[in-house]
Amino acid sequence: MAPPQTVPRRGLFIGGAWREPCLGRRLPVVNPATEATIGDIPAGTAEDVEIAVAAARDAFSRDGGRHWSRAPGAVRANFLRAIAAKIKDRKSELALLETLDFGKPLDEASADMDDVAACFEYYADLAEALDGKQRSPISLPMENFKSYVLKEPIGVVGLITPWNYPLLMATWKVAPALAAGCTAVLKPSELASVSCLELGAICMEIGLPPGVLNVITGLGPEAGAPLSSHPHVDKIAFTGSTETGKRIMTSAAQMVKPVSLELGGKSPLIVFDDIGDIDKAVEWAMFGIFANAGQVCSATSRLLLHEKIAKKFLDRLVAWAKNIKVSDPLEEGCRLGSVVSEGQYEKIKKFISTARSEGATILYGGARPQHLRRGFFLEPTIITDVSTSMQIWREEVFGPVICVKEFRTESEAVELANDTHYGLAGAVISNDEERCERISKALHSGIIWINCSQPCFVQAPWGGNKRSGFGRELGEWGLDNYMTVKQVTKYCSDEPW
Ligand code: TXE
Repeated sequence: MAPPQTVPRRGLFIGGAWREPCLGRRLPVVNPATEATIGDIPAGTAEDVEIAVAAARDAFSRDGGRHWSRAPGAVRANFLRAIAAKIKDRKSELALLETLDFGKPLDEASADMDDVAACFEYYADLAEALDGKQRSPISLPMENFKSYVLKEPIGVVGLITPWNYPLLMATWKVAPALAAGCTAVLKPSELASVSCLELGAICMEIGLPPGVLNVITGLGPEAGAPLSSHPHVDKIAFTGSTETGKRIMTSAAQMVKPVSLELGGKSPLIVFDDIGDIDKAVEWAMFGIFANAGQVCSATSRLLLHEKIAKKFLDRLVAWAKNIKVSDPLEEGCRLGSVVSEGQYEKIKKFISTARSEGATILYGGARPQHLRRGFFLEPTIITDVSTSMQIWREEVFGPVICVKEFRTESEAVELANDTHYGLAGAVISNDEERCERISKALHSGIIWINCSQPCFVQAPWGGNKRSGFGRELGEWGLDNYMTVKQVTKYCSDEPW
Protein backbone atom coordinates (compact mmCIF):
# COMPACT_ATOMS: atom_id res chain seq x y z
CA MET A 1 0.00 0.00 0.00
CA ALA A 2 1.33 3.46 -0.90
CA PRO A 3 2.24 5.54 2.15
CA PRO A 4 -0.14 8.40 3.04
CA GLN A 5 0.80 11.65 1.31
CA THR A 6 -0.54 14.03 3.93
CA VAL A 7 0.83 15.39 7.19
CA PRO A 8 -0.97 15.45 10.56
CA ARG A 9 -2.89 18.60 11.40
CA ARG A 10 -1.40 20.11 14.53
CA GLY A 11 -1.73 23.30 16.52
CA LEU A 12 1.05 25.21 18.18
CA PHE A 13 2.58 23.21 21.02
CA ILE A 14 2.42 25.48 24.06
CA GLY A 15 2.40 24.61 27.75
CA GLY A 16 2.10 20.89 26.99
CA ALA A 17 -1.04 21.26 24.85
CA TRP A 18 -2.07 22.06 21.28
CA ARG A 19 -3.36 25.60 20.74
CA GLU A 20 -4.72 27.22 17.63
CA PRO A 21 -2.71 30.32 16.72
CA CYS A 22 -4.19 33.51 18.18
CA LEU A 23 -4.84 35.00 14.74
CA GLY A 24 -6.20 31.68 13.44
CA ARG A 25 -3.99 31.63 10.35
CA ARG A 26 -2.27 28.61 8.83
CA LEU A 27 0.46 28.12 6.20
CA PRO A 28 0.33 25.46 3.47
CA VAL A 29 2.73 22.52 3.52
CA VAL A 30 3.89 21.81 -0.03
CA ASN A 31 5.61 18.57 -0.99
CA PRO A 32 8.52 19.92 -3.08
CA ALA A 33 8.82 16.66 -5.02
CA THR A 34 5.24 16.79 -6.31
CA GLU A 35 4.28 20.45 -5.76
CA ALA A 36 1.08 19.18 -4.08
CA THR A 37 -0.25 20.80 -0.91
CA ILE A 38 -0.26 18.05 1.69
CA GLY A 39 -1.47 19.86 4.78
CA ASP A 40 -0.88 23.01 6.75
CA ILE A 41 0.88 24.32 9.84
CA PRO A 42 -0.15 27.05 12.28
CA ALA A 43 1.13 30.54 11.52
CA GLY A 44 2.16 31.76 14.97
CA THR A 45 2.65 35.45 15.69
CA ALA A 46 3.88 37.68 18.51
CA GLU A 47 0.73 36.93 20.56
CA ASP A 48 1.50 33.19 20.50
CA VAL A 49 5.18 33.80 21.26
CA GLU A 50 4.07 35.76 24.32
CA ILE A 51 2.05 32.80 25.63
CA ALA A 52 4.80 30.30 24.83
CA VAL A 53 7.50 32.35 26.55
CA ALA A 54 5.28 32.68 29.64
CA ALA A 55 4.77 28.89 29.64
CA ALA A 56 8.51 28.30 29.31
CA ARG A 57 9.29 30.80 32.06
CA ASP A 58 6.77 29.16 34.37
CA ALA A 59 8.24 25.71 33.67
CA PHE A 60 11.76 27.00 34.28
CA SER A 61 11.16 27.99 37.86
CA ARG A 62 7.69 26.78 38.79
CA ASP A 63 7.21 26.14 42.51
CA GLY A 64 5.97 22.83 43.82
CA GLY A 65 8.75 20.50 42.78
CA ARG A 66 8.06 20.49 39.04
CA HIS A 67 10.60 23.16 38.08
CA TRP A 68 12.79 21.90 35.32
CA SER A 69 15.81 24.05 36.11
CA ARG A 70 16.23 22.61 39.59
CA ALA A 71 15.34 19.01 38.85
CA PRO A 72 18.28 16.61 39.21
CA GLY A 73 20.09 15.98 35.93
CA ALA A 74 19.12 12.31 36.23
CA VAL A 75 15.45 13.28 36.10
CA ARG A 76 15.94 15.38 32.99
CA ALA A 77 17.97 12.54 31.49
CA ASN A 78 15.02 10.16 31.90
CA PHE A 79 12.80 12.47 29.89
CA LEU A 80 15.43 12.87 27.16
CA ARG A 81 15.83 9.09 26.95
CA ALA A 82 12.08 8.69 26.71
CA ILE A 83 12.03 11.14 23.78
CA ALA A 84 14.85 9.17 22.10
CA ALA A 85 12.91 5.93 22.55
CA LYS A 86 9.79 7.43 20.94
CA ILE A 87 11.84 8.77 18.04
CA LYS A 88 13.16 5.25 17.47
CA ASP A 89 9.65 3.77 17.67
CA ARG A 90 8.30 6.29 15.17
CA LYS A 91 11.43 6.42 13.00
CA SER A 92 9.88 5.36 9.69
CA GLU A 93 6.84 7.60 10.15
CA LEU A 94 9.00 10.63 11.04
CA ALA A 95 11.39 9.95 8.15
CA LEU A 96 8.46 9.78 5.75
CA LEU A 97 7.07 13.07 7.06
CA GLU A 98 10.43 14.78 6.52
CA THR A 99 10.69 13.37 3.01
CA LEU A 100 7.19 14.62 2.15
CA ASP A 101 7.83 18.00 3.76
CA PHE A 102 11.36 18.60 2.50
CA GLY A 103 12.09 16.33 -0.48
CA LYS A 104 15.14 14.44 0.76
CA PRO A 105 15.63 10.74 -0.09
CA LEU A 106 13.78 8.55 2.35
CA ASP A 107 16.83 6.60 3.49
CA GLU A 108 18.70 9.85 4.23
CA ALA A 109 15.73 11.04 6.30
CA SER A 110 15.73 7.72 8.06
CA ALA A 111 19.45 8.03 8.92
CA ASP A 112 18.73 11.53 10.25
CA MET A 113 16.20 10.05 12.69
CA ASP A 114 18.92 7.73 14.03
CA ASP A 115 21.07 10.82 14.59
CA VAL A 116 18.18 12.60 16.31
CA ALA A 117 17.68 9.73 18.77
CA ALA A 118 21.45 9.45 19.36
CA CYS A 119 21.67 13.17 20.11
CA PHE A 120 18.90 12.99 22.75
CA GLU A 121 20.64 9.98 24.30
CA TYR A 122 24.02 11.69 24.32
CA TYR A 123 22.68 14.76 26.11
CA ALA A 124 20.75 12.54 28.52
CA ASP A 125 24.13 11.14 29.56
CA LEU A 126 25.57 14.65 29.94
CA ALA A 127 22.55 15.78 31.98
CA GLU A 128 23.09 12.88 34.34
CA ALA A 129 26.81 13.64 34.56
CA LEU A 130 26.00 17.22 35.62
CA ASP A 131 24.73 15.99 38.99
CA GLY A 132 27.47 16.61 41.50
CA LYS A 133 29.51 18.66 39.02
CA GLN A 134 27.46 21.82 39.09
CA ARG A 135 29.38 23.16 42.05
CA SER A 136 33.18 23.32 41.92
CA PRO A 137 35.52 24.95 44.46
CA ILE A 138 38.06 27.58 43.51
CA SER A 139 41.32 27.90 45.42
CA LEU A 140 41.92 31.44 46.66
CA PRO A 141 45.09 33.07 47.97
CA MET A 142 43.29 34.25 51.18
CA GLU A 143 42.20 31.77 53.84
CA ASN A 144 39.31 33.81 55.22
CA PHE A 145 37.46 33.61 51.92
CA LYS A 146 35.96 30.53 50.32
CA SER A 147 34.79 30.54 46.75
CA TYR A 148 33.03 28.16 44.48
CA VAL A 149 31.47 28.23 41.06
CA LEU A 150 27.93 27.21 40.26
CA LYS A 151 27.11 26.13 36.72
CA GLU A 152 23.47 26.99 36.11
CA PRO A 153 21.02 26.81 33.23
CA ILE A 154 20.85 30.13 31.42
CA GLY A 155 17.04 30.35 31.55
CA VAL A 156 14.39 30.39 28.84
CA VAL A 157 15.96 29.94 25.43
CA GLY A 158 14.65 30.76 21.96
CA LEU A 159 15.73 28.21 19.37
CA ILE A 160 15.33 29.29 15.75
CA THR A 161 16.12 26.58 13.25
CA PRO A 162 16.36 26.00 9.48
CA TRP A 163 14.76 23.55 7.08
CA ASN A 164 17.70 21.54 5.76
CA TYR A 165 17.68 18.87 8.52
CA PRO A 166 14.44 19.92 10.17
CA LEU A 167 14.29 17.69 13.25
CA LEU A 168 18.03 17.13 13.55
CA MET A 169 18.90 20.83 13.59
CA ALA A 170 16.16 21.38 16.18
CA THR A 171 17.52 18.50 18.25
CA TRP A 172 21.06 19.91 18.24
CA LYS A 173 19.57 22.77 20.24
CA VAL A 174 16.63 21.23 22.11
CA ALA A 175 18.55 18.27 23.57
CA PRO A 176 21.45 20.25 25.15
CA ALA A 177 19.15 23.08 26.24
CA LEU A 178 16.83 20.72 28.09
CA ALA A 179 19.78 18.71 29.43
CA ALA A 180 21.26 21.90 30.90
CA GLY A 181 17.96 22.68 32.68
CA CYS A 182 16.76 25.41 30.35
CA THR A 183 13.22 25.54 29.03
CA ALA A 184 12.70 26.40 25.40
CA VAL A 185 10.59 27.89 22.67
CA LEU A 186 11.47 26.28 19.35
CA LYS A 187 10.71 28.15 16.11
CA PRO A 188 11.37 25.81 13.19
CA SER A 189 11.53 26.98 9.58
CA GLU A 190 8.18 27.64 7.93
CA LEU A 191 9.48 25.54 5.01
CA ALA A 192 9.76 22.33 7.05
CA SER A 193 8.09 22.34 10.45
CA VAL A 194 6.13 19.11 10.35
CA SER A 195 8.60 16.85 12.18
CA CYS A 196 9.21 19.51 14.85
CA LEU A 197 5.48 19.58 15.59
CA GLU A 198 5.68 15.78 15.92
CA LEU A 199 8.39 16.35 18.51
CA GLY A 200 5.73 18.29 20.41
CA ALA A 201 3.42 15.27 20.14
CA ILE A 202 6.20 13.05 21.48
CA CYS A 203 6.80 15.38 24.43
CA MET A 204 3.10 15.16 25.21
CA GLU A 205 3.14 11.36 24.99
CA ILE A 206 6.08 10.96 27.36
CA GLY A 207 4.62 13.46 29.84
CA LEU A 208 7.33 16.09 29.60
CA PRO A 209 6.29 18.75 32.15
CA PRO A 210 4.15 21.41 30.43
CA GLY A 211 6.09 24.38 29.09
CA VAL A 212 9.53 22.74 29.13
CA LEU A 213 9.48 22.64 25.33
CA ASN A 214 7.12 24.77 23.24
CA VAL A 215 6.95 24.74 19.45
CA ILE A 216 5.81 27.85 17.60
CA THR A 217 5.61 27.48 13.83
CA GLY A 218 5.22 30.45 11.51
CA LEU A 219 7.05 32.94 9.37
CA GLY A 220 10.43 34.32 10.42
CA PRO A 221 9.47 37.99 10.76
CA GLU A 222 6.12 37.11 12.45
CA ALA A 223 7.15 34.34 14.85
CA GLY A 224 10.97 34.33 14.91
CA ALA A 225 11.51 38.07 15.30
CA PRO A 226 9.27 38.48 18.40
CA LEU A 227 11.06 35.52 19.96
CA SER A 228 14.54 36.95 19.37
CA SER A 229 13.56 40.35 20.78
CA HIS A 230 11.49 39.05 23.69
CA PRO A 231 12.65 40.51 27.03
CA HIS A 232 11.96 37.26 28.92
CA VAL A 233 14.01 35.08 26.59
CA ASP A 234 17.49 34.75 28.06
CA LYS A 235 19.34 33.45 25.02
CA ILE A 236 18.84 32.86 21.31
CA ALA A 237 20.43 29.99 19.45
CA PHE A 238 20.05 30.29 15.70
CA THR A 239 20.93 28.30 12.61
CA GLY A 240 20.17 29.82 9.23
CA SER A 241 21.30 32.42 6.76
CA THR A 242 23.93 35.03 7.54
CA GLU A 243 21.46 37.82 6.72
CA THR A 244 18.87 36.59 9.22
CA GLY A 245 21.66 35.92 11.72
CA LYS A 246 22.63 39.60 11.53
CA ARG A 247 19.02 40.64 12.14
CA ILE A 248 18.73 38.34 15.14
CA MET A 249 21.99 39.60 16.58
CA THR A 250 20.85 43.20 16.15
CA SER A 251 17.55 42.63 17.91
CA ALA A 252 19.12 40.53 20.68
CA ALA A 253 21.65 43.32 21.21
CA GLN A 254 18.86 45.65 22.32
CA MET A 255 18.39 43.40 25.38
CA VAL A 256 22.09 42.49 25.63
CA LYS A 257 20.90 38.94 25.10
CA PRO A 258 23.53 36.30 24.30
CA VAL A 259 23.25 34.59 20.92
CA SER A 260 24.95 31.69 19.25
CA LEU A 261 24.86 31.66 15.48
CA GLU A 262 25.47 28.85 13.00
CA LEU A 263 25.28 30.53 9.62
CA GLY A 264 26.12 29.87 6.01
CA GLY A 265 29.30 28.56 4.47
CA LYS A 266 31.32 28.22 1.29
CA SER A 267 33.65 25.49 2.39
CA PRO A 268 36.64 24.33 0.37
CA LEU A 269 37.75 20.78 -0.39
CA ILE A 270 41.43 20.71 -1.42
CA VAL A 271 42.68 17.64 -3.27
CA PHE A 272 46.42 17.16 -3.79
CA ASP A 273 48.17 15.19 -6.50
CA ASP A 274 49.74 12.72 -4.04
CA ILE A 275 46.52 10.79 -3.42
CA GLY A 276 46.72 7.08 -4.12
CA ASP A 277 43.07 6.41 -4.82
CA ILE A 278 41.40 9.06 -6.91
CA ASP A 279 38.01 7.31 -6.74
CA LYS A 280 37.87 7.62 -2.98
CA ALA A 281 38.55 11.35 -3.23
CA VAL A 282 35.86 11.71 -5.92
CA GLU A 283 33.42 9.94 -3.63
CA TRP A 284 34.11 12.40 -0.78
CA ALA A 285 33.75 15.33 -3.17
CA MET A 286 30.38 13.97 -4.32
CA PHE A 287 29.18 13.36 -0.80
CA GLY A 288 30.38 16.81 0.22
CA ILE A 289 28.11 18.57 -2.25
CA PHE A 290 25.34 16.26 -3.45
CA ALA A 291 24.16 14.77 -0.12
CA ASN A 292 20.94 16.50 0.97
CA ALA A 293 20.98 18.12 -2.50
CA GLY A 294 23.80 20.37 -1.33
CA GLN A 295 21.53 22.04 1.21
CA VAL A 296 24.12 21.66 3.93
CA CYS A 297 25.80 24.56 5.73
CA SER A 298 29.14 22.74 5.69
CA ALA A 299 28.85 21.51 2.08
CA THR A 300 32.26 21.54 0.41
CA SER A 301 31.00 23.64 -2.47
CA ARG A 302 34.41 24.89 -3.65
CA LEU A 303 36.59 22.13 -5.04
CA LEU A 304 40.31 22.93 -5.34
CA LEU A 305 42.16 20.43 -7.50
CA HIS A 306 45.89 20.17 -7.97
CA GLU A 307 46.53 20.86 -11.65
CA LYS A 308 48.24 17.50 -12.18
CA ILE A 309 45.14 15.50 -11.30
CA ALA A 310 42.44 18.00 -12.28
CA LYS A 311 41.51 16.53 -15.66
CA LYS A 312 41.37 12.92 -14.48
CA PHE A 313 39.44 13.93 -11.35
CA LEU A 314 36.88 15.97 -13.27
CA ASP A 315 36.34 13.21 -15.87
CA ARG A 316 35.59 10.83 -13.03
CA LEU A 317 33.40 13.34 -11.18
CA VAL A 318 31.28 13.98 -14.27
CA ALA A 319 30.95 10.25 -15.00
CA TRP A 320 29.77 9.61 -11.44
CA ALA A 321 27.47 12.62 -11.37
CA LYS A 322 25.75 11.22 -14.47
CA ASN A 323 25.02 8.05 -12.50
CA ILE A 324 23.35 9.75 -9.54
CA LYS A 325 19.73 8.75 -9.41
CA VAL A 326 17.65 11.93 -9.31
CA SER A 327 14.07 10.94 -8.61
CA ASP A 328 11.06 11.15 -6.37
CA PRO A 329 12.69 10.86 -2.94
CA LEU A 330 10.34 8.02 -2.01
CA GLU A 331 11.70 5.91 -4.89
CA GLU A 332 14.12 3.13 -4.03
CA GLY A 333 17.73 4.09 -4.75
CA CYS A 334 17.07 7.84 -4.99
CA ARG A 335 20.30 9.75 -4.27
CA LEU A 336 19.20 13.28 -5.12
CA GLY A 337 15.70 14.41 -4.20
CA SER A 338 14.11 17.77 -4.82
CA VAL A 339 15.31 20.97 -3.22
CA VAL A 340 13.12 22.35 -0.45
CA SER A 341 10.94 24.89 -2.25
CA GLU A 342 10.23 26.74 -5.44
CA GLY A 343 12.02 29.78 -4.01
CA GLN A 344 15.17 27.78 -3.33
CA TYR A 345 14.94 26.14 -6.78
CA GLU A 346 14.71 29.52 -8.51
CA LYS A 347 17.53 30.88 -6.38
CA ILE A 348 19.84 28.02 -7.38
CA LYS A 349 18.94 28.35 -11.07
CA LYS A 350 19.74 32.04 -10.90
CA PHE A 351 23.16 31.28 -9.41
CA ILE A 352 23.83 28.93 -12.32
CA SER A 353 22.71 31.41 -14.98
CA THR A 354 24.75 34.20 -13.39
CA ALA A 355 27.82 31.93 -13.37
CA ARG A 356 27.25 31.21 -17.06
CA SER A 357 26.85 34.89 -17.90
CA GLU A 358 30.00 35.75 -15.94
CA GLY A 359 31.98 33.36 -18.16
CA ALA A 360 32.05 30.10 -16.16
CA THR A 361 31.54 26.74 -17.88
CA ILE A 362 28.71 24.45 -16.79
CA LEU A 363 30.68 21.26 -17.20
CA TYR A 364 27.74 19.08 -16.19
CA GLY A 365 24.12 19.61 -15.16
CA GLY A 366 22.67 23.02 -14.54
CA ALA A 367 19.04 22.24 -15.36
CA ARG A 368 15.98 20.26 -14.32
CA PRO A 369 16.38 16.56 -15.21
CA GLN A 370 14.30 15.92 -18.32
CA HIS A 371 12.49 12.88 -16.92
CA LEU A 372 11.01 14.88 -14.02
CA ARG A 373 8.23 17.20 -15.09
CA ARG A 374 6.99 18.26 -11.65
CA GLY A 375 8.80 19.07 -8.44
CA PHE A 376 11.80 21.23 -7.66
CA PHE A 377 14.53 18.96 -9.00
CA LEU A 378 17.94 19.96 -10.27
CA GLU A 379 20.70 17.94 -11.87
CA PRO A 380 23.96 17.62 -9.95
CA THR A 381 25.92 20.56 -11.32
CA ILE A 382 29.67 20.99 -11.84
CA ILE A 383 31.02 24.41 -12.78
CA THR A 384 34.56 25.15 -14.04
CA ASP A 385 36.45 28.17 -15.43
CA VAL A 386 35.56 30.02 -12.28
CA SER A 387 37.33 33.18 -11.15
CA THR A 388 37.53 34.29 -7.53
CA SER A 389 35.45 37.38 -8.21
CA MET A 390 32.46 35.40 -9.50
CA GLN A 391 29.31 35.15 -7.43
CA ILE A 392 29.37 31.34 -7.70
CA TRP A 393 32.76 31.29 -5.97
CA ARG A 394 31.85 33.79 -3.27
CA GLU A 395 28.25 33.17 -2.22
CA GLU A 396 26.48 30.23 -0.65
CA VAL A 397 24.25 28.47 -3.22
CA PHE A 398 22.75 25.84 -0.92
CA GLY A 399 22.06 23.45 -3.77
CA PRO A 400 23.74 20.57 -5.65
CA VAL A 401 26.26 22.87 -7.31
CA ILE A 402 30.03 22.61 -7.00
CA CYS A 403 32.52 25.06 -8.47
CA VAL A 404 36.04 24.00 -9.30
CA LYS A 405 39.43 25.71 -9.46
CA GLU A 406 42.89 24.38 -10.06
CA PHE A 407 46.01 25.20 -8.03
CA ARG A 408 49.74 24.61 -8.37
CA THR A 409 51.18 24.94 -4.86
CA GLU A 410 50.12 24.31 -1.28
CA SER A 411 50.27 28.00 -0.41
CA GLU A 412 48.13 28.89 -3.41
CA ALA A 413 45.56 26.27 -2.30
CA VAL A 414 45.44 27.70 1.23
CA GLU A 415 45.11 31.23 -0.08
CA LEU A 416 42.22 30.24 -2.35
CA ALA A 417 40.56 28.22 0.42
CA ASN A 418 40.69 31.14 2.84
CA ASP A 419 39.52 33.63 0.24
CA THR A 420 35.98 33.78 1.65
CA HIS A 421 33.96 35.68 4.24
CA TYR A 422 32.78 32.34 5.58
CA GLY A 423 34.62 30.00 7.94
CA LEU A 424 32.53 26.97 8.78
CA ALA A 425 34.42 23.97 7.41
CA GLY A 426 37.37 23.00 5.25
CA ALA A 427 38.61 19.67 3.94
CA VAL A 428 41.90 18.40 2.59
CA ILE A 429 42.69 15.13 0.84
CA SER A 430 46.35 14.18 0.66
CA ASN A 431 48.62 11.28 1.54
CA ASP A 432 51.09 13.62 3.21
CA GLU A 433 50.20 13.72 6.91
CA GLU A 434 52.38 16.70 7.69
CA ARG A 435 50.82 18.68 4.90
CA CYS A 436 47.36 17.85 6.24
CA GLU A 437 48.41 19.07 9.69
CA ARG A 438 49.81 22.29 8.24
CA ILE A 439 46.63 22.94 6.30
CA SER A 440 44.45 22.19 9.32
CA LYS A 441 46.20 25.04 11.11
CA ALA A 442 46.21 27.38 8.11
CA LEU A 443 42.49 27.20 7.25
CA HIS A 444 40.29 29.79 8.97
CA SER A 445 37.35 27.56 9.79
CA GLY A 446 35.74 25.91 12.77
CA ILE A 447 35.77 22.36 11.38
CA ILE A 448 38.54 20.61 9.41
CA TRP A 449 38.20 17.27 7.69
CA ILE A 450 41.25 15.31 6.62
CA ASN A 451 40.81 12.73 3.85
CA CYS A 452 37.02 13.02 4.10
CA SER A 453 34.19 15.55 3.96
CA GLN A 454 31.11 15.99 6.16
CA PRO A 455 31.36 13.31 8.84
CA CYS A 456 29.58 14.64 11.91
CA PHE A 457 29.72 13.23 15.43
CA VAL A 458 27.55 14.32 18.33
CA GLN A 459 30.65 14.28 20.58
CA ALA A 460 32.65 16.79 18.48
CA PRO A 461 32.18 20.60 18.45
CA TRP A 462 30.35 22.10 15.48
CA GLY A 463 30.38 25.75 14.46
CA GLY A 464 32.19 28.37 12.46
CA ASN A 465 34.27 31.52 12.34
CA LYS A 466 33.93 34.76 10.39
CA ARG A 467 30.49 35.19 8.81
CA SER A 468 29.65 31.56 9.50
CA GLY A 469 28.86 32.64 13.05
CA PHE A 470 30.13 31.88 16.53
CA GLY A 471 29.47 29.53 19.41
CA ARG A 472 29.76 25.75 19.18
CA GLU A 473 27.05 23.12 19.14
CA LEU A 474 27.34 19.41 19.97
CA GLY A 475 29.62 17.76 22.49
CA GLU A 476 30.15 19.34 25.88
CA TRP A 477 30.43 22.71 24.10
CA GLY A 478 26.79 22.33 23.10
CA LEU A 479 25.81 22.01 26.75
CA ASP A 480 27.90 25.04 27.73
CA ASN A 481 25.88 27.05 25.21
CA TYR A 482 22.95 26.82 27.60
CA MET A 483 24.73 27.27 30.93
CA THR A 484 26.05 30.22 32.81
CA VAL A 485 28.74 30.37 35.46
CA LYS A 486 28.10 31.99 38.83
CA GLN A 487 30.81 32.87 41.33
CA VAL A 488 29.88 32.46 45.02
CA THR A 489 32.35 33.85 47.56
CA LYS A 490 31.90 33.63 51.32
CA TYR A 491 33.74 35.51 54.04
CA CYS A 492 34.33 32.95 56.76
CA SER A 493 36.18 34.64 59.56
CA ASP A 494 35.00 36.45 62.69
CA GLU A 495 37.76 38.99 62.25
CA PRO A 496 36.91 42.27 60.51
CA TRP A 497 38.47 42.31 57.04
O1 TXE B 1 16.90 31.18 5.83
P1 TXE B 1 16.57 32.04 7.12
P2 TXE B 1 15.97 30.78 4.61
C1 TXE B 1 20.89 29.80 3.86
C2 TXE B 1 20.84 29.21 2.48
C3 TXE B 1 19.44 29.52 2.04
C4 TXE B 1 19.25 30.87 2.66
C5 TXE B 1 17.83 31.31 2.85
O2 TXE B 1 21.78 29.84 1.65
O3 TXE B 1 19.32 29.55 0.65
O4 TXE B 1 19.88 30.78 3.91
O5 TXE B 1 17.09 30.33 3.57
C6 TXE B 1 13.80 32.28 10.71
N1 TXE B 1 13.82 36.89 12.96
N2 TXE B 1 20.66 28.83 4.90
O6 TXE B 1 15.26 31.95 4.06
O7 TXE B 1 15.73 33.21 6.78
C7 TXE B 1 13.11 31.42 9.67
O8 TXE B 1 11.72 31.44 9.86
C8 TXE B 1 13.90 35.66 13.50
C9 TXE B 1 21.82 28.26 5.52
O9 TXE B 1 15.14 29.62 5.01
O10 TXE B 1 17.86 32.30 7.78
C10 TXE B 1 13.76 30.09 9.93
O11 TXE B 1 13.17 29.46 11.06
N3 TXE B 1 13.86 34.54 12.77
C11 TXE B 1 21.47 27.56 6.79
C12 TXE B 1 15.19 30.46 10.25
O12 TXE B 1 15.15 31.84 10.63
C13 TXE B 1 13.79 34.64 11.44
C14 TXE B 1 20.22 26.77 6.77
C15 TXE B 1 16.17 30.30 9.09
O13 TXE B 1 15.69 31.05 7.99
C16 TXE B 1 13.71 35.90 10.81
C17 TXE B 1 19.13 27.49 6.14
C18 TXE B 1 13.73 37.05 11.63
N4 TXE B 1 13.68 38.28 11.12
C19 TXE B 1 19.39 28.44 5.20
N5 TXE B 1 13.65 35.70 9.47
C20 TXE B 1 22.56 26.80 7.47
N6 TXE B 1 23.51 27.50 8.09
O14 TXE B 1 22.54 25.59 7.54
C21 TXE B 1 13.68 34.36 9.27
N7 TXE B 1 13.75 33.72 10.45
